[in-house]
Amino acid sequence: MRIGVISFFAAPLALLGVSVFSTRIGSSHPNNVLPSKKQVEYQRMELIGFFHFNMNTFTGKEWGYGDEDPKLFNPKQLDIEQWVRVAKEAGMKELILTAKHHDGFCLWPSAYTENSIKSSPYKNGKGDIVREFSDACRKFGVKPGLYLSPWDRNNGTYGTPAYIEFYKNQLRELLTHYGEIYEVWLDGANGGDGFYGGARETRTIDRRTYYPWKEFADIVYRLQPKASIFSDAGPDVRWIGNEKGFAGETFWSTINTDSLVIGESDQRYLNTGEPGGRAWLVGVCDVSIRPGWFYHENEDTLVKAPQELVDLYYKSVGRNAVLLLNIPPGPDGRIHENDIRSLKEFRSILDETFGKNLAESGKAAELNPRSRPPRYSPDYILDRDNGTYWEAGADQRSAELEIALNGVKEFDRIMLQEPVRIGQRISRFDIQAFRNNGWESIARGTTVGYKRILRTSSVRTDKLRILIKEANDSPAISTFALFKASRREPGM
Ligand code: FUL
Repeated sequence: MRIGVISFFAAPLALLGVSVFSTRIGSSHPNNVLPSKKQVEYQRMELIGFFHFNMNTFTGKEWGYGDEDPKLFNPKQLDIEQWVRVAKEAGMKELILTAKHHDGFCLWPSAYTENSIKSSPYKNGKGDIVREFSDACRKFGVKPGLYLSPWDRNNGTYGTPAYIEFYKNQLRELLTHYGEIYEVWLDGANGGDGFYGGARETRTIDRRTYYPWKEFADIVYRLQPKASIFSDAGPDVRWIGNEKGFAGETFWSTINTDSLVIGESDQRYLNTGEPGGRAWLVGVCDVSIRPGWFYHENEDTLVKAPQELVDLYYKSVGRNAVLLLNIPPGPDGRIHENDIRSLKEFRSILDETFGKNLAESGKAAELNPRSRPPRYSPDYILDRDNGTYWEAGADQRSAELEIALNGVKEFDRIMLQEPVRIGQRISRFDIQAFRNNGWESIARGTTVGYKRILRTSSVRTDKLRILIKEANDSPAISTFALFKASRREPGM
């Protein structure tokens, strides 16, 4: 469940009073908002992992009240390298650990509270799970990220300015002592009832003013320049508006952040963004492999099937977003075998489906380039290099490409990519195949972005057309690829 966090990184141009919900689909005005290099790299990871592991793992709760006895925290066979190995084998490039969840218990020996691992029996109070985690990530070449809940139901100062200082100090601890950290995950749930140092009361905060988000971001960027910040409003990566793991079929990385007041904001808007948005925020689809975010034994049989995970992959990565999949380790400190089995099969299905690009070694040509010759050759869309791309003439807002495959091919997955470093431009397209002596539409879509994957029924042809019907600047494509899905995939 998520409650609000207000927009804290309103893009400067939004201040000019541009209506948040004014859409410009089909507009011929270029949107010059571009991603940073960090955002492009983030998006390229495609699949990242979440480990919800903390006090709740031992109490069976999803949200601890904040009065839990630190002595309850005692993983007996903690094996973080197992977590990282399993995640890496599934293809995850970055992993995020819940260093502190809403109950306030800290997985590192914070100097600012007793509600931490130092008051637990784990390694006789000498343990540090943030250290073990960041070391294991480095050992396996995966990027570590940390979740530090802005809400703390344990801390007596929550709701006052003193808590803000406390939170900043905790951020500094986490971002100073554990080497390079690549993401700070700012959860939107904040304010409500809790223990609060024994007060046991409800503390509501003004979501528009209580947290100085910009100051938190300054701390993050100063101490960890490579880190991306996740929140409902970025400033690097954004919540997708649901916890089910899917982006909108139309998904713009561009969005206006001045309207984002989570809990009060439009989750559908987060789920789609808009073409005229003044900020670029990579979409992140967070979802758990189990019904809960934390491990519960009675959910061992409810682990998502590999086919469900594959479906989520198409609805996140295949819709221009990143998939953030949570795998919660159990109280013994290990990932359960059911989760491992499902992840392995998920990976193996994706590898089989996307192992062979059937469009490779074809030839591409632009039909009737209208203004002047295309700036980059259409053949670049078929090479293996995602850095090269075709771009239509400067004043074109539509274009048609024809692809001659290297012989007749049978496929049912179509992948398109835009070179997003020059912006997200395409807003409507149609893919046609030459069959039975004529051109037939086989797939249609709106946005493309970093990656768009379309599932179709099986098609046999040796010729295709990509009709880009609308774009907000001259259309460009870096990759066009065709695949035949593994038989183990779910139906469409
Ligand atoms: C939510 C939290 O309240 C859940 O407990 C979980 O951490 C999820 C990822 O974010 O807002």
